[in-house]
Amino acid sequence: MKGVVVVPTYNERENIEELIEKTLSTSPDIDILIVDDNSPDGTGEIAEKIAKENPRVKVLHRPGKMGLGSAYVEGFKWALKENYDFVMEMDADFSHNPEDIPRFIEKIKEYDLVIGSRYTDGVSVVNWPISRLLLSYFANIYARTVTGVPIMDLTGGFKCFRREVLESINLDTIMSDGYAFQIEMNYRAYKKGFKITEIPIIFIERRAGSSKMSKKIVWEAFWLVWKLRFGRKNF
Ligand SMILES: Nc1nc2c(ncn2[C@@H]2O[C@H](COP(=O)(O)OP(=O)(O)O)[C@@H](O)[C@H]2O)c(=O)[nH]1
Ligand SMILES: [Mg+2]
Repeated sequence: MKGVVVVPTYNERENIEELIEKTLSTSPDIDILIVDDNSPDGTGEIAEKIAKENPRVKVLHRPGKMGLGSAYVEGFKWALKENYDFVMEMDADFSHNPEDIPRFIEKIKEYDLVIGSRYTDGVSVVNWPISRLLLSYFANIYARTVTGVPIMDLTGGFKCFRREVLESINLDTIMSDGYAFQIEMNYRAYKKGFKITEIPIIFIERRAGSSKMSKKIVWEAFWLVWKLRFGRKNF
């Protein structure tokens, strides 16, 4: 099985080079796709330079900051076209440890969607202010209650899809962008009856660069769960 790790980037110049190197060294069975939104700090150019020297590195350049969800959707479509068997999501800021990748690859042989979970063994988040941790923790309880999807970490962004899951979801009708995007993908995969599992991960707050989280992203997720529950089921 051959896979690709899709990494959306916006201003990640301190992280990108080491991230690509560490990621590729974890398994010979994966490539990496950077989806850069014309980062003002030059992340896209750095990635492009590395890609020229290494055929396992691909880059999609978008004209401007258009959000995490749409970056993933473009990456997923590209990965399907290139015939990868599985597709991973991972952040560029080392909050997700590339060394966990082999555990995902092992599980994806048995499951359709493998989710890296911060909330299966209690709470495994390092260096978040308590306010952010509480927000995330209660947002997950809220999202789980409203949607009825029995996943402990619905908003996490370290995960692995079999290509069949992405093929079966109508990616053009995805409504959301931030944390809501993660909830929406999980919801759709669950409703289609795919086999889902969670594996414990330790999430470490970024050491370099800055977060793009915003109030808007939180509110989007707040409302999305009701749309999923009561909205038209055109997925
Ligand atoms: N391409 C793209 N990447 C983004 C965008 N917003 C965030 N990212 C990337 O998505 C990942 C997670 O974002 P981050 O700011 O760390 O969010 P946080 O971990 O929730 O604080 C990082 O790799 C960011 O560079 C965007 O609008 N476009
Ligand atoms: Mg982050």
